[in-house]
Amino acid sequence: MDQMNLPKISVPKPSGESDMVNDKSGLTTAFKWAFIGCGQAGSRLVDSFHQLGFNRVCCINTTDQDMDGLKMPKDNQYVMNLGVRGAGKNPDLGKSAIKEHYEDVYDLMKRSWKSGWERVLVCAGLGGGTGTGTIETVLAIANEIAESYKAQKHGEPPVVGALVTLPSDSESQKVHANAHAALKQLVSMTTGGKRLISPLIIIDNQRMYELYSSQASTGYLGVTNQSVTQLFLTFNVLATGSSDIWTFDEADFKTVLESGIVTFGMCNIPKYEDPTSISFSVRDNIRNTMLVKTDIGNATTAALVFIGSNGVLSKIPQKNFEHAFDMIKRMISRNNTVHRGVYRNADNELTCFAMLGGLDVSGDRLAELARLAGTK
Ligand SMILES: Nc1nc2c(ncn2[C@@H]2O[C@H](COP(=O)(O)OP(=O)(O)OP(=O)(O)O)[C@@H](O)[C@H]2O)c(=O)[nH]1
Ligand SMILES: [Mg+2]
Repeated sequence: MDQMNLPKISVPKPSGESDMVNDKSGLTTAFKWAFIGCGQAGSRLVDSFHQLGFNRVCCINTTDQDMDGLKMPKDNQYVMNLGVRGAGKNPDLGKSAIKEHYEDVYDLMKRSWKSGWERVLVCAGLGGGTGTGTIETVLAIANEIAESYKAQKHGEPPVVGALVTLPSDSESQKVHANAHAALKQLVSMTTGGKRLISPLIIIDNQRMYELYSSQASTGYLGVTNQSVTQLFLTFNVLATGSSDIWTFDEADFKTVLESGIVTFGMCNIPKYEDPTSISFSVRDNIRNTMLVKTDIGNATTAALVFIGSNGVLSKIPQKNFEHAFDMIKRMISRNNTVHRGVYRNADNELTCFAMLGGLDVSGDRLAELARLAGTK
């Protein structure tokens, strides 16, 4: 048979689109996370996660103005057009936007995350219009998608959590009123028979202002976003490592993540050679470096992880660490667990990472928000 002379056709290449999004290679975390940011603060927080190597990320807003400067792919950013630019601190506008764009946001999340993730974090700044007005519906969508991907199994603790900010004291009464109402609603979603969210991580911008405003030349909020997301990543990484002393493992981390309201912080421990110096330093610092002011006595679970070089660790008798673990155990509510970890790294100093879970913010911080909102 004669050979046929077909024209040279450029064959379309397979799209190469896989059904998975992978985090940056080299990023090994205890859980595979997917993130969505709502409003400006939420989008910036998720962008910080993205810059650390997390790739299952997306964000929504009511104006493209707020998206300037984000590094995540444009395809992962969605503007819910309201006909006006932004929700102007009115959560009702955020609510209408998500109602109208429900399917688009659903598609955005599925498209940006694809499959293979295990837990979700929905990020928003409480107090504005977009983040505050959309977060509840976005959490519900995340939950629905998690169920459809079998990441959320029936009767199991929630895999969808929220990371939210509270306003600094100098913000307006309206912003405080919005944040107060939204926080109350989110707190109620962490408890009860059908708990919908965990963890609920609260960043108090007032506290962050006190911690970072003097050292941040570019504004304390940027530094806050970086340090919170780095700390979150650090806990994820610590929970994948093993230690010849004490290991903080994935199951320990999971227990804290499933405990409801969660906060975390870190501090350096300058003195560690006396039997009580570590516990003293931890006790002194822990209250001041947590993301939100909270009563440790209410925590139902805690993780305390120390890390330092071989040289540093060789100077510390094990009982000095035990003192610190026992102290935290006495400080949190009765009969509860303190997950322990001691790891080696190259740093010639001792650092402590602490995560508290099962907290109750209904006292101090909610009352303070209500006062600033003028409702009390
Ligand atoms: N930690 C942190 N908080 C922020 C940041 N930007 C804003 N906030 C806080 O988040 C709250 C809500 O602000 P935005 O996120 O700008 O509001 P929005 O959700 O975009 O809502 P509208 O602008 O009203 O449509 C503010 O009151 C601040 O307290 C940020 O980058 N980091
Ligand atoms: Mg905005």
